[in-house]
Amino acid sequence: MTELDGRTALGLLRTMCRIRVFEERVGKLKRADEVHGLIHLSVGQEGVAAAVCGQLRDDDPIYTGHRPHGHAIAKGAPLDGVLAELMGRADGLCRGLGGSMHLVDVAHGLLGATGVVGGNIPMAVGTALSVRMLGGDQVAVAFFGDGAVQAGHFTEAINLAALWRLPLILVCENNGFAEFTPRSAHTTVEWVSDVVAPYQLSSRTVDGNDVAEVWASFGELLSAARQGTGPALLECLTHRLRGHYEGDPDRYREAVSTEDWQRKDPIQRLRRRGVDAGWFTEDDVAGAERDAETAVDEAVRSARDSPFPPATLAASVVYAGGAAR
Ligand SMILES: Cc1ncc(C[n+]2csc(CCOP(=O)(O)OP(=O)(O)O)c2C)c(N)n1
Ligand SMILES: [Mg+2]
Repeated sequence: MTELDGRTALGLLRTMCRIRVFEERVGKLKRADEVHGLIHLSVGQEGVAAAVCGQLRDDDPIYTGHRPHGHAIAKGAPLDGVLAELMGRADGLCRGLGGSMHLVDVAHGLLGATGVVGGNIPMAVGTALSVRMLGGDQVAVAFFGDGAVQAGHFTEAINLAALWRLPLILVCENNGFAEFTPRSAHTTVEWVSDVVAPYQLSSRTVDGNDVAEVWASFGELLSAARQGTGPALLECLTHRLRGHYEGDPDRYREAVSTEDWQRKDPIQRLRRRGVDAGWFTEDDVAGAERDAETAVDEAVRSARDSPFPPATLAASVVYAGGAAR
């Protein structure tokens, strides 16, 4: 078991606070029309991003989807570059041309986000295949939601990953909803780990809001995958504490009471556990929150100072094949 120690637990808490403060600020900036495009926040799901990315190296490639900010931040992408991208500024990770669902930061192994649900999984399979062909020991990770599992390309991808025993870990954030549809309305299979069972992947279903449990389970799957045992799936049961997208009236589910919110919130759970276990103090928690606010303030300042890219930049990165006659 890869158990948490105090230092690691505080590091995870700090990452989760950074993501939370960042996401809440993005919500405000979206309402103020400073952030553009459709925005899906990961508030409530921070434990998965922190525990998974916290164990990866910069050269371990990851792919994420339409709810990508937490994964990017946990993997080490600079806050100012992520925020500037969401604000369409020239200093964004993709020079302001991609926006929220197209974050890329190759230096930190973030090979891409995508708005195509599950479309990142075949790409992660291809990347894992390239690791194998080049003889490296990197492990590729794909983050996706429970809705992606019903897409045909999910099955095609895991079939090949299993057949070729590729160094790939599929991390499913099962929050029980695909857009506004509960899981029970789009499949008869309760657990994603059951979907992959016939392919003989190593798979686990864990409480995704218990960062210690995600840390331990992912750590075991990662060290096995690094040694060449083949692909694995980690299903993390979690809750998104905001609507599907910013602006979602959120009328399709029961309102979550404040008490439930507190009980399910992965940051508050780690906070209680860490203080009780003597891993850190309330002062450390306050410091983590303060540092996150300062870092996000700085990112907002820097993104606002960044210019919008010139319109001509868009034409310079569009590739067109064939000639019309
Ligand atoms: C291929 C494809 N089909 C449908 C959509 C529309 N869509 C956007 S998000 C979403 C739900 C995804 O649910 P899930 O994978 O569980 O992720 P979550 O939003 O819960 O994080 C859908 C169906 C899409 N973007 N791409
Ligand atoms: Mg979902």
